[in-house]
Formats: sequence, C-alpha cells, structure tokens
Amino acid sequence: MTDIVISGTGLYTPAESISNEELVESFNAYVDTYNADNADAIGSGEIQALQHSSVEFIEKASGIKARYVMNKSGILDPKRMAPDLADRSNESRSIQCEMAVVAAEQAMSSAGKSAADIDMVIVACSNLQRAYPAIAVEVQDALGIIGFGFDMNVACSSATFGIQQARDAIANGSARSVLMLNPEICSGHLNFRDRDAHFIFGDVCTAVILEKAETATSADQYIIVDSKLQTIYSNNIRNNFGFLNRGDESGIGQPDKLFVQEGRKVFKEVCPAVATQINTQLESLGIVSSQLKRLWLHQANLSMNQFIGKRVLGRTPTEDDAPTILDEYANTSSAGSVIAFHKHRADFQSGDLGVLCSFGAGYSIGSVVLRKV
Ligand code: CO8
Repeated sequence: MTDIVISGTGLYTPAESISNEELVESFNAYVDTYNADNADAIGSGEIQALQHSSVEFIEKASGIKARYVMNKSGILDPKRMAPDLADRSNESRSIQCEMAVVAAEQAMSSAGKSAADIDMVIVACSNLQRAYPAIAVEVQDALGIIGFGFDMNVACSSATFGIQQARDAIANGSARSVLMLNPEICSGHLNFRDRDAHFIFGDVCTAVILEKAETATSADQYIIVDSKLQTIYSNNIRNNFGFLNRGDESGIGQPDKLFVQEGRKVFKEVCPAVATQINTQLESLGIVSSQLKRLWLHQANLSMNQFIGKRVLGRTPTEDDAPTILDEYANTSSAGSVIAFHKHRADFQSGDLGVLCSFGAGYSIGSVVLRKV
C-alpha cells in the first residue's frame, strides 16, 4: 500500500475555562436551592435530597482540574446550567463550522497545504449541531475546498475512525488529501445537574491533514503504519436525544436525552479491551512495546490511561510515555487523543513510533500506529 501520512494538525481552544472550584460552587448552589424548594417532600421521604459535589472527588476520580467551554456564564448560572449559545441565522457560520475553520487553517498551515490541495473534508465528532446540511460541507465552503465532505459520529472514537476513513479514501484513489475535523461541543450535551457526570466534559476542536507521502512537504510527517477499529454494543454510555423525541412528548427534556453513563462499568469493560486491541495490533506488526516512544491516549480519565499504559508498556506510564491533557481540557470526546498528539510530539525523531488511541461510547475503540518520517 502507498504510504499515507499525517502531515499537519491544528487545535482550536475556546477562550473561556471553568475550574473545578467554579463548577462545584454552581452545582452546590443548585443543590441547596433544590433541597430548600423541596424541603417538605424530602422531609416526608417522598423524594431524596440531592448531595453536594466536591472538588476533591472530581480530581481524585478523574484527574480533571478544568475544562474549556464555548460559554461559561450559562453553565455556571445555577438557574440555567447549560451553555448560552444563541441561534444564528442560516446566513451566518454555525458554531461548529467556526471552530473547525480555526483548527483547519492551523493544520493546513502546518502541513503546507492550501484549499486547492484538499479534496475531502470529514467532520467526525460526538454531537452534531444539526441534521443537515452536513457541517463538513459548510466547512468545505468556508475554506474554498473543491470536492466533497460528510459528517460522521462514532462518539469518542470519531477521530480515529475518521483517520481510517481518510486513509482508505486516499489509498483507493477517491481523495488526494483529506481534512479531518473534530469540533466537540460536549457542554451542549452534558447534564450539569448530574452529580456523577457534571465535571467530565469540555469543548474544543482538533484538525488533521492526511495525504500520500509522495505529496507531503511538511517537515513533521507521520506514516500510518496501521489502523484498527473495533465496536462492541453497550448501553453503558448513552444519549437518547434524537429526531424521534417529538414522537413522545413525555420524554422531551428528560435526563436520558443528555449524556448518561455507568462510569464504573465503562471503566471495567473498556480498559482491558483497549489494552488487548493495542497489544494484538502491535504483535501483528512485529512491534514490541519497548519500541514505542509514546501513547497518545483518549483523555477521559487519568486512571484509565494508567491502566491501559501499564498493560501495554508493562509499567506505570510516565507523562513522557502517555501525556495527560485532561487535567486542563477534561474529556473532549474524540478530540482528546488528537490534542495529546498535537501538543506532545515535538521531540519525535525519524523512525520513532507511537500509538494514537481513542475509546468510548458504542463501545468503540480505534488505534493508529504512527512512525515519524
Ligand atoms: N462529588 C462527590 N462525590 C461524588 C460525585 C461528585 N461529583 N459523584 C459521585 N460521587 C460519589 C458517589 O455517590 C459514590 O459514593 P458511594 O461510594 O458512597 O456510593 C462515590 O463518589 C464513587 O462514585 P463512582 O463509583 O461513580 O466513582 P468512580 O470512581 O467510578 O469515578 C468516573 C467516576 C470518573 C465517571 C469514572 O467511573 C470514569 O471515569 N469512568 C470512565 C468513564 C468514561 O471514560 N466514559 C467515557 C464516556 S465519553 C464517550 O464515550 C463519549 C460520549 C459522547 C460525549 C458526549 C458529550 C456530553
């Protein structure tokens, strides 16, 4: 197969960030108001009092210290607890398009590509802000790219699945060069009133340029040695929001129309499956883990990454082995492993190997073995 390379990446980081302290203060204010408003029903045992959240729990259970968001004031308002993002006219750029264009321009510049060099745009993310037209087609138009684009959603694994789609398209000749984007506005689908999950997600957008090695001119290229995808059906991470919701008005606004998960089960079931996938993949390629310089892992939970790193490398991974960005960004769904790759590869020398890996709802797992050119 012709070598396909990642020749550039880009990152859009929202201007506003929320610390754990700020998030917990707002959540606890909501809890106090709820408990006061329902004091009689709580007193009679009809309903249960809500419990406070805590900064210590969040940091210990997840490693998350802060998250970037597209709108801070709406999320922190205890009466609202959702981002305040006004509808825009059809003539204005959508929010996801706007984020994607910033990340795309960075990636194109780092790859030394202009719009004329690209002919396929993939927007791959967990939550798309509308049904159609595809955000990818809007981005294509905004950047002046001639060709085609489409949206795809494989939750947290959208980026690695997108990379494989791009690689296949280039290999079979249906595209020359692909722009793959992950505009994640996780705050739009996070239930900030859910104590178990209110701290988990953040917003961001990443971009990746893929092309044939023979057309790449960037000084920083990574050959896709192999990519492997796996899906295993599970209800442990679920969101029932969808176009059929209006078919049953009783469900509209219910918590299951936002992100819901059984975090413990996800942890127990997904981590071993991810480690097995990477180990099997490396074995099939004749690569031993000591040859790996880095794991750019999905950024959901620090302990998950330590578990997976240990099973792959045979030791607790250092920050150099498996860098952490979730402390600053939280879980940004599909973008997390790409942020890690974007920020932590400057020390790579020609021939160095790394694995970019994502995992999440579906369940879905994607692992991409990369070698610096
Ligand atoms: N503050 C204080 N205490 C708390 C809080 C809180 N906020 N929340 C829970 N507790 C308490 C619980 O009540 C419980 O108390 P007790 O022991 O008395 O019953 C105790 O803390 C322990 O609770 P948990 O068992 O829930 O805590 P864990 O140690 O399991 O940690 C985590 C919870 C952090 C959620 C952890 O389980 C985890 O990270 N699991 C993996 C999750 C994961 O990776 N999910 C991937 C989802 S992302 C994805 O696929 C993409 C979806 C699409 C994105 C959508 C965007 C919105």
